[in-house]
Amino acid sequence: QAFFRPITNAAPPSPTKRHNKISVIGAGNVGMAIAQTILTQDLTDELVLVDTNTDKLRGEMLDLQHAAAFLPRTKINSSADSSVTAGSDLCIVTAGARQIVGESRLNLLQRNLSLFRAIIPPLVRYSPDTILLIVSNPVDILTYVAWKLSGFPSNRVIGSGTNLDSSRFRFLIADHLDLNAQDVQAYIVGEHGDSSVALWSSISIGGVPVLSFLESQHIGYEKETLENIHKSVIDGAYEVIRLKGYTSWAIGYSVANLARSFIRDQRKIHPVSVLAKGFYGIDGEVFLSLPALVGRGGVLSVTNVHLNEEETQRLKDSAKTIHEVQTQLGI
Ligand code: 6V0
Repeated sequence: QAFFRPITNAAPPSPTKRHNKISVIGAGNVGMAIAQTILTQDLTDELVLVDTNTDKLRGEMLDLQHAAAFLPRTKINSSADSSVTAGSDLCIVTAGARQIVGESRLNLLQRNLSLFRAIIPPLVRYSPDTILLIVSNPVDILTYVAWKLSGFPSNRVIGSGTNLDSSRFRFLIADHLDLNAQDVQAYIVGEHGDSSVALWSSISIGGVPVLSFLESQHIGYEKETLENIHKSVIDGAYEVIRLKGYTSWAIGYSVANLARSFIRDQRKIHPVSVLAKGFYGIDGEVFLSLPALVGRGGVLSVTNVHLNEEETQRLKDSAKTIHEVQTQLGI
């Protein structure tokens, strides 16, 4: 006797129903924070985890599966073999080598390059139509590496870039004014991390552009105050790492938010790392964050945000530095 009795005249599921699949490569602190946020937000039908540390990987998978009674139904799978990712709509890469004490940034990058040589080609082979979302650091250079190794059009290779930096920025402004960070529009662009560029003229709250409002009302503000807020954005990451050893929750939410925009075709504007050649006088093949419209097809376009002379110059300087490092990598 079967447990279920079939109903009569049942039609098969609609062939047009889409089944979403997201793969997370690297089940470390960042990968798992992303995975759990994706699950709680019901963003996918199938979630796959890939890591070379097979015990940890299986432990993480089981731990998530055991939460099934409290979560929307999602099939969770894992393997050290990338064939498990076949047919993914989105592949999020968080795998990265850890910096060894005294190791140079370039050496770490060389090790991550070897890692990407092992990771990216199979992902592409198993999911030729996927979007690659790179999170591993240095994210802008590794997004370029992933683009080169994948042979994908650039709209389908994106770095999480300054999406997180911008969220920290919005939090600090919102916290200062005691309001909801979702009502604060503000962008940090350029290179993720130390040399990022804060777009002060982009800050608007409830439709009011903040700096022009202050100026029109003759309310004084110090450039130093603005610089201190930007400095807090940059120092924020270091402080979290000093205090808890790594960052995870904010990057988890920020990447899950991006995943929603791709998978659910939200056509939302996110500051993410895109091929910046041709924008703001950048002539090299480098990836830098610019406010981009993203949806099911990946990056759909880049907004024509106004940068003043100093901001443009800083963006160009970052592009030059990144380009030099890429030349040394020989890819
Ligand atoms: P972690 O906890 O060391 O996790 C890395 C994971 O990658 C480990 O579980 C490894 O076993 C795994 N791994 C190594 N090689 C492979 C491979 N070939 N295939 C699959 N998995 C592999 O590091 P954590 O999760 O803390 O950070 C991951 C990366 O994210 C680092 O490069 C960070 O610098 C970067 N971050 C990027 C941020 C951003 O805003 N872009 C923010 C935070 C961290």
